[in-house]
Amino acid sequence: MLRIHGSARSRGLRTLWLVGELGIPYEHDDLLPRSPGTRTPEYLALNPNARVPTIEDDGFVLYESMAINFYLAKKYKSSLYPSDPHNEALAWQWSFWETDRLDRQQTTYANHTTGLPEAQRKPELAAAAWAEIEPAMDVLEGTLKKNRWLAGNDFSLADLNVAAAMYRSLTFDLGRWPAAREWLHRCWERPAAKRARAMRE
Ligand SMILES: N[C@@H](CCC(=O)N[C@@H](CS)C(=O)NCC(=O)O)C(=O)O
Repeated sequence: MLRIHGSARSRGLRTLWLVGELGIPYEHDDLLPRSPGTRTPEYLALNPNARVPTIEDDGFVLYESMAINFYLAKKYKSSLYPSDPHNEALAWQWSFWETDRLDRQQTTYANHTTGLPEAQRKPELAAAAWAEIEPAMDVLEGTLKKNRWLAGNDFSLADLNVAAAMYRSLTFDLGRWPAAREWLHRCWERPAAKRARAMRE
């Protein structure tokens, strides 16, 4: 049985969206980031980074949300896993790209504009994060102006991984990037996305 450690209020959201798409059974350990449960010897033996998500799949342990999603989509022969090598590579590209160019930047921006109590917000950190988000969004917009999806002709793991990771951006003003904004909302309209989101909000 697949066991997912990690709350929907974490990067575990990506994996919860994916397992909803796959329609597979799983147990959910609703572990919040930085909670005491992430510091136990048992959990640290699974993920010495003390972070979520982590999965256990019949004894196989894996952390890093993007890697988890590639593993599960491939293992369950999901149509979301691109069969064409070029589209497969594009799914890797976009997932690594998101991790590098947008992941932490969005969290920092969200925390320091709305997420943290006002006294703890640092406008300079929000501004620095936004300065990295802007060129990344230009890149995404450039692709999505030409292509409806990130890897091939249909919604795929590339779209899921990037859109799921862009959960925070749903509340940002993305007016300057209309194609990316429309794509993001289109991805989040999927029933499995809505179910994962409902676990969080
Ligand atoms: N690159 C990792 C990042 C995991 C990560 O940083 N998770 C956050 C929650 S979204 C966490 O557990 N943070 C705990 C901490 O910062 O101590 C992934 O995508 O799985």
